[in-house]
Amino acid sequence: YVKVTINDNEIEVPREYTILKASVEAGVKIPTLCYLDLHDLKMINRTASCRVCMVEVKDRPNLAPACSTPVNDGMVIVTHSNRAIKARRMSVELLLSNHPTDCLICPRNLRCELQALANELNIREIDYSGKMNEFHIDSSSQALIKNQNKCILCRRCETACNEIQTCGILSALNRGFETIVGPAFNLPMVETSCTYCGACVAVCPTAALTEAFHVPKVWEALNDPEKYVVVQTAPAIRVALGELFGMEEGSIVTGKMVSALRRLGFDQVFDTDFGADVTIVEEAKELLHRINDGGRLPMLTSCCPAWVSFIEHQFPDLVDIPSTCKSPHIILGTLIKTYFAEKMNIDPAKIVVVSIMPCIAKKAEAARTELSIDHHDNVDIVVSTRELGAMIKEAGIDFNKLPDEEFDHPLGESTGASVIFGTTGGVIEAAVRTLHEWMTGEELKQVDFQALRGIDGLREAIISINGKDLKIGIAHGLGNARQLLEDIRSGKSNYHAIEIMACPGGCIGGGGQPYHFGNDKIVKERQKAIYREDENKNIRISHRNPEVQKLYQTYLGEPYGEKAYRLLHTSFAP
Ligand code: HC1
Ligand code: SF4
Repeated sequence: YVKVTINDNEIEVPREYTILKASVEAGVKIPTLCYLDLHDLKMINRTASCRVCMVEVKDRPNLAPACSTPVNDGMVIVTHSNRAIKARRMSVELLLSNHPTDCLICPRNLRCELQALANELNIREIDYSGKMNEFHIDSSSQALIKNQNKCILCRRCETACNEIQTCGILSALNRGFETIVGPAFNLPMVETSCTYCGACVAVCPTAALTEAFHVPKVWEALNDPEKYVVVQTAPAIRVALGELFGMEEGSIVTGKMVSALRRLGFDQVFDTDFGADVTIVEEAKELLHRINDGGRLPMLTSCCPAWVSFIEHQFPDLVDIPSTCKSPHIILGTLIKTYFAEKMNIDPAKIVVVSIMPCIAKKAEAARTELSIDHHDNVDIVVSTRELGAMIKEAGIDFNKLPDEEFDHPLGESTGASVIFGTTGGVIEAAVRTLHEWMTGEELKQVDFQALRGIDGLREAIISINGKDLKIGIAHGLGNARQLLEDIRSGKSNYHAIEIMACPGGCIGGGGQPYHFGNDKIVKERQKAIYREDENKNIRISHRNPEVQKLYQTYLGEPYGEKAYRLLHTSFAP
């Protein structure tokens, strides 16, 4: 420990602290902008590029950036001297002088960190005028928009893309006033190996990186009398949507979400969780088949599209490892346009399927032509949790006062096993529950597999079933996935099954969720809510879902059989 004095207040702090961390303990708020502490990911963006956190340190002639200056014993710091305040304001004014002022129509209006900082510092005029940069807006991808005009060069996206996700897409290009952050040669995003994981979008403080905005397409479908519009919601939405309406983190809003969707005018409100239960039936059968018939092991879960894109781009020699199963929302889309359309006698060409996803990569996944069946896209439009929140507000729906309603049948029926898909470890736990019953032929009494739970980025567990030890690996965050894949490639790994999710925390931490990065508590509260929702379910094992059983008996035939394989599986291209 060392003693430091902050604004006349002497405190003791660990010697590895920075001035910024020490000031938090002293109850002093030093404004920041580029700084981002992703504690659980052991990742700090400390580029000190914005110069907003400048403070006075006694006996030093220059101001020091609090975020990157370590404390030392006897240090005397003044955080809000006239000189520090002036320097801070100057840094922000300089940023604003080269930043568009179209806040009223900006996607981050009222949720922009630069806007909030300008307000906090009481900036009312900008003394610098001169040339402003004008860049082309990159809307080349289905998933995200890159607007360099709004970039403040904080480099958070670069840190997220390179250090957390190890994708290496974004870096600083050019110099001085011409500096930008972008892919090599400033290629359009669609021409890069971007996985659309959305980690960069989640950490961007402004609207330099945002999701592609597809709300107008949904309104158009809803207002078209010729269209039959079906919506489905991912497991992770129900534990995060409430945050957009002022509810506590970890609030479960399944019933209100269904009510809101009905009021928005969707013809059917279905649950991606039904698709997840079907996924488990297929994936568990596939794993059994691979174990019993000497197939390729380990089998990797394949429901996360950013992760699938990562393996295709970065480990093309391993594309035979993921399960061939399509992801749950694509499976549900397929079933809506086949099974449900036939049952209801509706022309699938008239059906529009909208997926509400916590994820940006799902937008690009839905556009993959190899997933379509009989020339129909399975899912037509994907909107994020944030976009759904915007629609509910635009429609004037008082979300907090909505009654709880139930999903429509039959494709709204789901089990606890499918709910836990939303958190890291959940997909593999759901698969283990089903495998356990199939391998033992007995009812599973204890469905909670604590060994598979947690928040560490890389985990492993051995689950014994009927005398057979299944070795399971779990990774979330693509940097952690890379480690597992390198072990498989080098032959070091002897797992039977591996779950990988691209986003830290799994889908609950997705790039389309209410902004949460820099606050580890939010993801943990969402995770607890997911497990509570699982406990609240009467049926907690996927293959016991009665509507899933009916689907196989009346339509698909055998799990992993010919028809199921044709409709519900795919292949991955190197
Ligand atoms: Fe996910 Fe999935 S769990 S991928 O994280 O397998 O997005 O929530 O919908 O499809 O079910 C996301 C979440 C989601 C799929 C399922
Ligand atoms: Fe990198 Fe993911 Fe952003 Fe693509 S979406 S640039 S892979 S962080």
